[in-house]
Amino acid sequence: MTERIEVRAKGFQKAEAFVSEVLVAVGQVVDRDEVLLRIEAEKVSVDQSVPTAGRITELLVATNDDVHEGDLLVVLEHSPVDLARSAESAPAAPSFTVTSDYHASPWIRSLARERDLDLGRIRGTGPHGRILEVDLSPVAPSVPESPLHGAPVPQSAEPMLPLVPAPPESRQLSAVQRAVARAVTRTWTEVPHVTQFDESDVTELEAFRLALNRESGKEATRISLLPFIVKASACALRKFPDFNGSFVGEQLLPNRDVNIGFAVDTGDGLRVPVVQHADRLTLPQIASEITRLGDRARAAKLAPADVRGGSFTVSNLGGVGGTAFTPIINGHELAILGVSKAELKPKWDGRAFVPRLMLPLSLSYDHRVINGVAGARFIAHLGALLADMRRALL
Ligand code: CAO
Repeated sequence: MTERIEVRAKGFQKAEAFVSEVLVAVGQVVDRDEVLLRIEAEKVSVDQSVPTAGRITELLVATNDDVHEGDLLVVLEHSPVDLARSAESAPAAPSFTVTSDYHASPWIRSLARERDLDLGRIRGTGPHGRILEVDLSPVAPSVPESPLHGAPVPQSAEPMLPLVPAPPESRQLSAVQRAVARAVTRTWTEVPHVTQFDESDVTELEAFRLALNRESGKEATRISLLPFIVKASACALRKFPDFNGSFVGEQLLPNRDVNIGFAVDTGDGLRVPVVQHADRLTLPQIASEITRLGDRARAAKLAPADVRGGSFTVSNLGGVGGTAFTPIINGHELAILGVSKAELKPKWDGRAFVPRLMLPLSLSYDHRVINGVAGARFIAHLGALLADMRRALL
């Protein structure tokens, strides 16, 4: 008596996603909760595991295939008899055969066309000899040609020559970096961005921040500038609800909640965890969330719930430097705020030049939905909030 078990993609909702790693092969016996493959979505990696032990009978995806929530990934059969028998016979690793009738996803075929490679000459190392991206690398072993007819011949023990000499600096991007590359390429090519620049006088805010940190002592979470920026962004979104939504398939979908994402440089690519309901949280709560989510992002432990439902993103490069930049909108959001390093500048107060701490702001917005006047008003309001947070009470 065998039972058919289907494993479907889950955990990334509507985000664009692709298979970054396949860890099993057809015929392999897997344990309950064993990870079968890894999916990389715009903001999160999701391991797909199996609810019960079984033998894999179908593997419907390969590395780099695009997937959507709910897609069928793997089929297993659960049979106690088979499982017991398979203990000795299950293949330990994916096996492959060399054949001129190759298996490759459309993405691999297009990569091969771009690189002018003959897939018939490449030995696939994926399940059932499927050709993977790694097999296209210049140093991947190829199927040697017959000296007479140019047709593929069976493998020999002879060392195989690379297809083209490998440039010494070439390197494969990590799965996170590839997910980011896909996401920013899509947004950059599909969304007409306009970036509006401004600066806010945060002299009083910085004095308040330092006083708060002195008062709360060493035990409390230190409040940096970022929680103020997150809070001010949330207040601005409440005042300008047209910025709080997504534009998908020519449809504007307003968000009910105000959730602010913030960019974290993990050392292995960019992650954007989301502070949920930032408009309702106090500053210390936002600071704690930023610390907790930043730590999880750097430890590659973000859960789907940590990156869900973003309304707007803040990318703060103030710790690094620069005077301004043009941030790329995140996912299907409508706007993103880039923040550069606050600097003391001489400002005329009507009688003399006085030193003021000025924070550079760069707001990129989706010009299909937001016009220039609205963009300028939004950034002016945000700047006014940061200059005097009492305005958040209005
Ligand atoms: N101008 C001047 N000073 C700034 C500042 C700015 N724009 N932003 C932060 N600072 C200050 C903070 O107030 C803090 O000062 P104190 O030491 O006096 O408290 C100090 O710089 C260090 O801040 P931080 O970077 O530790 O903390 P944060 O809350 O600003 O940021 C986090 C937290 C997780 C976002 C950060 O650690 C991080 O990963 N930053 C990188 C963001 C990134 O990658 N952006 C690029 C995305 S686009 O590719």
